[in-house]
Amino acid sequence: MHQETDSINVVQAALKNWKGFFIPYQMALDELESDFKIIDLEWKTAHGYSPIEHLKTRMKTIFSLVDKIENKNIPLTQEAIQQEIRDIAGVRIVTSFIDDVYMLKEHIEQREDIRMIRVKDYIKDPKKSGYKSLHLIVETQVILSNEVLWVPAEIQLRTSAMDFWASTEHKLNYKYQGASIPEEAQKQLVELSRASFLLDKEMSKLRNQLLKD
Ligand code: 0O2
Repeated sequence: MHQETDSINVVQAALKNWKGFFIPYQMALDELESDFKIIDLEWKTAHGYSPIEHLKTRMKTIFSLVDKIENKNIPLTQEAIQQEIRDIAGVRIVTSFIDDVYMLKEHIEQREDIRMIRVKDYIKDPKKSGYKSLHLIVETQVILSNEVLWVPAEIQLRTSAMDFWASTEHKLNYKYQGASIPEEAQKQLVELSRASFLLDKEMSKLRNQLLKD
Protein backbone atom coordinates (compact mmCIF):
# COMPACT_ATOMS: atom_id res chain seq x y z
CA MET A 1 0.00 0.00 0.00
CA HIS A 2 2.84 2.35 1.05
CA GLN A 3 4.82 1.34 -2.00
CA GLU A 4 1.83 2.11 -4.23
CA THR A 5 1.39 5.58 -2.69
CA ASP A 6 5.15 6.20 -3.11
CA SER A 7 4.99 5.28 -6.81
CA ILE A 8 2.01 7.58 -7.34
CA ASN A 9 3.85 10.44 -5.60
CA VAL A 10 6.99 9.89 -7.72
CA VAL A 11 5.01 9.88 -11.00
CA GLN A 12 2.94 12.86 -9.87
CA ALA A 13 6.11 14.83 -9.09
CA ALA A 14 7.61 13.91 -12.49
CA LEU A 15 4.43 14.98 -14.30
CA LYS A 16 4.48 18.30 -12.46
CA ASN A 17 8.01 18.90 -13.76
CA TRP A 18 7.04 18.03 -17.33
CA LYS A 19 4.82 21.03 -17.72
CA GLY A 20 2.00 20.57 -20.20
CA PHE A 21 2.52 16.78 -20.45
CA PHE A 22 -1.21 16.10 -20.87
CA ILE A 23 -1.95 19.08 -23.18
CA PRO A 24 -1.30 17.35 -26.57
CA TYR A 25 -3.42 14.40 -25.37
CA GLN A 26 -6.26 16.75 -24.45
CA MET A 27 -5.95 18.36 -27.90
CA ALA A 28 -6.10 14.91 -29.51
CA LEU A 29 -9.24 14.05 -27.54
CA ASP A 30 -10.88 17.34 -28.59
CA GLU A 31 -9.97 16.66 -32.24
CA LEU A 32 -11.29 13.09 -32.19
CA GLU A 33 -14.47 14.03 -30.36
CA SER A 34 -15.16 16.77 -32.88
CA ASP A 35 -14.37 14.43 -35.85
CA PHE A 36 -16.84 11.82 -34.67
CA LYS A 37 -19.52 14.36 -33.76
CA ILE A 38 -19.31 15.61 -37.35
CA ILE A 39 -19.63 12.04 -38.69
CA ASP A 40 -22.62 11.49 -36.43
CA LEU A 41 -24.36 14.64 -37.64
CA GLU A 42 -23.50 13.96 -41.29
CA TRP A 43 -24.95 10.43 -41.10
CA LYS A 44 -28.08 11.49 -39.25
CA THR A 45 -28.69 14.22 -41.84
CA ALA A 46 -27.99 12.03 -44.88
CA HIS A 47 -29.47 8.71 -43.76
CA GLY A 48 -31.60 9.48 -40.69
CA TYR A 49 -29.33 6.96 -38.90
CA SER A 50 -25.87 7.20 -37.36
CA PRO A 51 -23.56 4.24 -36.59
CA ILE A 52 -22.55 6.10 -33.41
CA GLU A 53 -24.84 5.33 -30.48
CA HIS A 54 -22.69 7.32 -28.08
CA LEU A 55 -19.13 8.45 -27.58
CA LYS A 56 -16.98 9.12 -24.53
CA THR A 57 -13.46 10.45 -24.14
CA ARG A 58 -11.16 9.91 -21.18
CA MET A 59 -7.67 10.83 -20.08
CA LYS A 60 -5.76 7.99 -18.44
CA THR A 61 -5.78 8.40 -14.66
CA ILE A 62 -2.56 8.73 -12.71
CA PHE A 63 -3.32 5.38 -10.99
CA SER A 64 -3.69 3.57 -14.29
CA LEU A 65 -0.57 5.33 -15.63
CA VAL A 66 1.48 4.22 -12.61
CA ASP A 67 0.21 0.63 -13.00
CA LYS A 68 1.28 0.54 -16.64
CA ILE A 69 4.67 2.17 -15.97
CA GLU A 70 5.37 -0.47 -13.31
CA ASN A 71 3.94 -3.48 -15.15
CA LYS A 72 5.90 -2.67 -18.30
CA ASN A 73 8.99 -1.47 -16.46
CA ILE A 74 9.01 1.82 -18.36
CA PRO A 75 11.78 4.29 -17.42
CA LEU A 76 10.41 7.40 -15.73
CA THR A 77 11.24 9.80 -18.54
CA GLN A 78 8.82 11.87 -20.59
CA GLU A 79 10.12 10.36 -23.86
CA ALA A 80 9.80 6.75 -22.68
CA ILE A 81 6.25 7.24 -21.39
CA GLN A 82 5.15 9.04 -24.58
CA GLN A 83 6.72 6.29 -26.67
CA GLU A 84 5.56 3.25 -24.70
CA ILE A 85 2.10 4.24 -23.45
CA ARG A 86 -0.20 4.80 -26.39
CA ASP A 87 -3.53 4.95 -24.56
CA ILE A 88 -3.10 8.11 -22.48
CA ALA A 89 -5.85 9.64 -24.63
CA GLY A 90 -8.81 7.31 -25.08
CA VAL A 91 -12.06 7.44 -27.04
CA ARG A 92 -14.84 4.90 -26.68
CA ILE A 93 -17.45 4.69 -29.43
CA VAL A 94 -20.53 2.56 -28.87
CA THR A 95 -22.59 1.35 -31.82
CA SER A 96 -25.88 -0.55 -32.15
CA PHE A 97 -24.57 -3.19 -34.58
CA ILE A 98 -21.34 -5.17 -35.05
CA ASP A 99 -21.17 -4.08 -38.73
CA ASP A 100 -21.07 -0.45 -37.60
CA VAL A 101 -17.92 -1.15 -35.58
CA TYR A 102 -16.10 -2.33 -38.74
CA MET A 103 -17.63 0.40 -40.89
CA LEU A 104 -16.20 3.00 -38.50
CA LYS A 105 -12.82 1.23 -38.58
CA GLU A 106 -12.83 1.50 -42.39
CA HIS A 107 -13.75 5.15 -42.16
CA ILE A 108 -10.86 5.79 -39.74
CA GLU A 109 -8.45 3.95 -42.07
CA GLN A 110 -9.41 6.26 -44.91
CA ARG A 111 -8.98 9.52 -43.04
CA GLU A 112 -5.88 11.57 -43.80
CA ASP A 113 -5.79 13.15 -40.36
CA ILE A 114 -5.61 9.80 -38.54
CA ARG A 115 -2.85 7.17 -38.89
CA MET A 116 -3.66 3.60 -37.94
CA ILE A 117 -0.80 2.18 -35.86
CA ARG A 118 -2.21 -1.08 -34.49
CA VAL A 119 -5.48 -3.03 -34.48
CA LYS A 120 -6.40 -5.31 -31.58
CA ASP A 121 -9.55 -7.20 -32.49
CA TYR A 122 -11.01 -8.57 -29.27
CA ILE A 123 -14.31 -9.22 -31.11
CA LYS A 124 -12.73 -11.89 -33.30
CA ASP A 125 -10.37 -13.00 -30.49
CA PRO A 126 -12.05 -12.15 -27.18
CA LYS A 127 -9.95 -11.82 -24.03
CA LYS A 128 -9.92 -14.73 -21.56
CA SER A 129 -12.29 -12.73 -19.37
CA GLY A 130 -14.88 -12.68 -22.19
CA TYR A 131 -14.10 -9.03 -23.03
CA LYS A 132 -15.02 -8.02 -26.59
CA SER A 133 -14.19 -4.77 -28.29
CA LEU A 134 -12.16 -3.48 -31.24
CA HIS A 135 -9.15 -1.44 -30.12
CA LEU A 136 -7.43 0.87 -32.57
CA ILE A 137 -4.16 2.47 -31.63
CA VAL A 138 -3.95 5.57 -33.79
CA GLU A 139 -2.11 8.82 -34.14
CA THR A 140 -4.27 11.82 -34.71
CA GLN A 141 -3.21 15.07 -36.30
CA VAL A 142 -3.25 18.20 -34.17
CA ILE A 143 -2.52 21.40 -36.07
CA LEU A 144 -0.93 24.09 -33.94
CA SER A 145 -0.08 27.64 -35.05
CA ASN A 146 3.48 26.73 -36.01
CA GLU A 147 3.71 22.93 -36.00
CA VAL A 148 1.77 19.77 -36.68
CA LEU A 149 1.66 17.06 -34.01
CA TRP A 150 0.71 13.41 -34.41
CA VAL A 151 -0.61 12.37 -31.01
CA PRO A 152 -1.25 8.72 -30.03
CA ALA A 153 -4.69 7.68 -28.83
CA GLU A 154 -6.67 4.50 -28.35
CA ILE A 155 -10.10 4.22 -29.94
CA GLN A 156 -12.28 1.47 -28.47
CA LEU A 157 -15.22 0.47 -30.66
CA ARG A 158 -17.94 -1.85 -29.38
CA THR A 159 -21.67 -2.53 -29.54
CA SER A 160 -24.12 -1.55 -26.78
CA ALA A 161 -24.25 -5.21 -25.70
CA MET A 162 -20.43 -5.43 -25.46
CA ASP A 163 -20.38 -2.11 -23.62
CA PHE A 164 -23.00 -3.29 -21.13
CA TRP A 165 -20.99 -6.47 -20.49
CA ALA A 166 -17.68 -4.58 -20.08
CA SER A 167 -19.01 -1.91 -17.73
CA THR A 168 -20.91 -4.44 -15.61
CA GLU A 169 -17.93 -6.81 -15.45
CA HIS A 170 -15.72 -3.87 -14.45
CA LYS A 171 -18.11 -3.05 -11.57
CA LEU A 172 -18.25 -6.68 -10.44
CA ASN A 173 -14.45 -6.96 -10.60
CA TYR A 174 -13.90 -3.74 -8.70
CA LYS A 175 -14.47 -5.48 -5.38
CA TYR A 176 -11.58 -7.86 -6.16
CA GLN A 177 -8.98 -5.20 -7.08
CA GLY A 178 -5.55 -6.81 -6.85
CA ALA A 179 -7.03 -10.30 -6.37
CA SER A 180 -8.88 -12.45 -8.85
CA ILE A 181 -12.62 -12.88 -9.02
CA PRO A 182 -13.78 -16.44 -8.00
CA GLU A 183 -13.37 -19.01 -10.79
CA GLU A 184 -17.08 -19.86 -10.93
CA ALA A 185 -17.98 -16.17 -11.36
CA GLN A 186 -15.30 -15.89 -14.08
CA LYS A 187 -16.88 -18.78 -15.98
CA GLN A 188 -20.32 -17.18 -15.65
CA LEU A 189 -18.98 -13.91 -17.03
CA VAL A 190 -17.54 -15.71 -20.06
CA GLU A 191 -20.94 -17.38 -20.59
CA LEU A 192 -22.72 -14.03 -20.28
CA SER A 193 -20.34 -12.54 -22.83
CA ARG A 194 -21.23 -15.37 -25.25
CA ALA A 195 -24.94 -14.83 -24.58
CA SER A 196 -24.71 -11.10 -25.25
CA PHE A 197 -22.77 -11.79 -28.47
CA LEU A 198 -25.62 -14.01 -29.59
CA LEU A 199 -27.95 -11.07 -29.08
CA ASP A 200 -25.63 -8.90 -31.21
CA LYS A 201 -25.57 -11.52 -33.99
CA GLU A 202 -29.37 -11.97 -33.97
CA MET A 203 -29.91 -8.20 -34.11
CA SER A 204 -27.50 -7.98 -37.08
CA LYS A 205 -29.32 -10.83 -38.83
CA LEU A 206 -32.66 -9.08 -38.32
CA ARG A 207 -31.25 -5.80 -39.56
CA ASN A 208 -29.83 -7.39 -42.72
CA GLN A 209 -33.13 -9.14 -43.36
CA LEU A 210 -35.08 -5.88 -43.00
CA LEU A 211 -32.63 -4.01 -45.22
CA LYS A 212 -33.17 -6.61 -47.97
CA ASP A 213 -37.01 -6.40 -47.83
P1 0O2 B 1 -7.69 2.59 -18.17
O1 0O2 B 1 -6.63 3.56 -18.07
O2 0O2 B 1 -8.36 2.32 -16.85
O3 0O2 B 1 -8.65 2.87 -19.28
P2 0O2 B 1 -1.05 -2.59 -24.27
O4 0O2 B 1 -1.50 -1.14 -24.34
O5 0O2 B 1 -1.35 -3.37 -25.52
O6 0O2 B 1 0.34 -2.74 -23.86
P3 0O2 B 1 -3.22 -3.00 -22.42
O7 0O2 B 1 -3.34 -1.59 -21.98
O8 0O2 B 1 -3.42 -4.05 -21.36
O9 0O2 B 1 -1.82 -3.29 -23.08
O10 0O2 B 1 -4.20 -3.16 -23.62
P4 0O2 B 1 -5.61 -3.83 -23.80
O11 0O2 B 1 -5.81 -5.02 -22.92
O12 0O2 B 1 -5.73 -4.02 -25.26
O13 0O2 B 1 -6.61 -2.68 -23.36
C1 0O2 B 1 -6.80 -2.32 -22.04
C2 0O2 B 1 -8.17 -1.65 -21.91
O14 0O2 B 1 -9.18 -2.49 -22.49
C3 0O2 B 1 -8.59 -1.50 -20.44
O15 0O2 B 1 -8.20 -0.25 -19.99
C4 0O2 B 1 -10.11 -1.62 -20.52
O16 0O2 B 1 -10.69 -0.40 -20.92
C5 0O2 B 1 -10.30 -2.63 -21.61
N1 0O2 B 1 -10.27 -4.02 -21.14
C6 0O2 B 1 -9.34 -4.96 -21.45
N2 0O2 B 1 -9.63 -6.13 -20.88
C7 0O2 B 1 -10.80 -5.96 -20.21
C8 0O2 B 1 -11.64 -6.85 -19.44
O17 0O2 B 1 -11.36 -8.01 -19.24
N3 0O2 B 1 -12.76 -6.28 -18.90
C9 0O2 B 1 -13.11 -4.97 -19.08
N4 0O2 B 1 -14.24 -4.53 -18.51
N5 0O2 B 1 -12.33 -4.12 -19.82
C10 0O2 B 1 -11.20 -4.61 -20.36
P5 0O2 B 1 -7.31 -0.19 -18.69
O18 0O2 B 1 -6.04 -0.94 -18.89
O19 0O2 B 1 -8.13 -0.65 -17.54
O20 0O2 B 1 -6.89 1.28 -18.56
